[in-house]
Amino acid sequence: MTRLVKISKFLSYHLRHRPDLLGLELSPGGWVEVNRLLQAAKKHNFSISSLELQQVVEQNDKQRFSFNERGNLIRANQGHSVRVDLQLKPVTPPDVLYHGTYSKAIASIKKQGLKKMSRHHVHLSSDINTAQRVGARRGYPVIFQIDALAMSKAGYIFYCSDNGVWLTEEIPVKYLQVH
Ligand code: HQG
Repeated sequence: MTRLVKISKFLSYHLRHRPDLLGLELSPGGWVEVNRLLQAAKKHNFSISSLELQQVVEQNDKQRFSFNERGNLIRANQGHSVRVDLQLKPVTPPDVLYHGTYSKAIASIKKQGLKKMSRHHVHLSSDINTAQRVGARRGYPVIFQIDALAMSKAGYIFYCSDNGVWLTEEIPVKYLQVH
């Protein structure tokens, strides 16, 4: 694992799930102060330089993190399980969205629809390749196609994170089909 990937995993874990382990709290929007993060990481024997942090934010394969405009705050763009208001704005989705999962989950999803499980939202993509990659993390990938147009017309709310991940509360069975 490269150093930048190691840092990305450290940041994902603490900025999405366990900021408390570093003695940090996320502000609305999911933000923490860069200085406080770097100090807390150092105190927990994981020193990160400002340059490395900047490289991770800029070069991360999925653009998982963002700085605010001033560059003094950082956050994970999506994927949180810790309670935080990410202050996302509702956006009209594309007509079709995709969700990548794995073969063992199909039966349950066909029965219950897509649930957010331990995260804040169900994660969706506008392209099939991304869904394929997401599903392949857990086993043999299976792609569900979502009728986002019908959901949107029915009043379901969608958000799009800064890194282009589409998010919503749930996908009822009637809007799903295996692609
Ligand atoms: C499944 C990664 C049974 C769902 C990825 C998924 C993504 C159900 C798993 C982001 C179900 C939850 C999120 C139901 C949903 N019955 N299984 N009713 N409803 N599931 O990790 O979408 O690298 O919370 O299909 O690339 O896999 O972390 O969600 O398999 O963008 O940045 O339950 O995480 O990004 O798993 O992944 P997750 P996900 P990062």
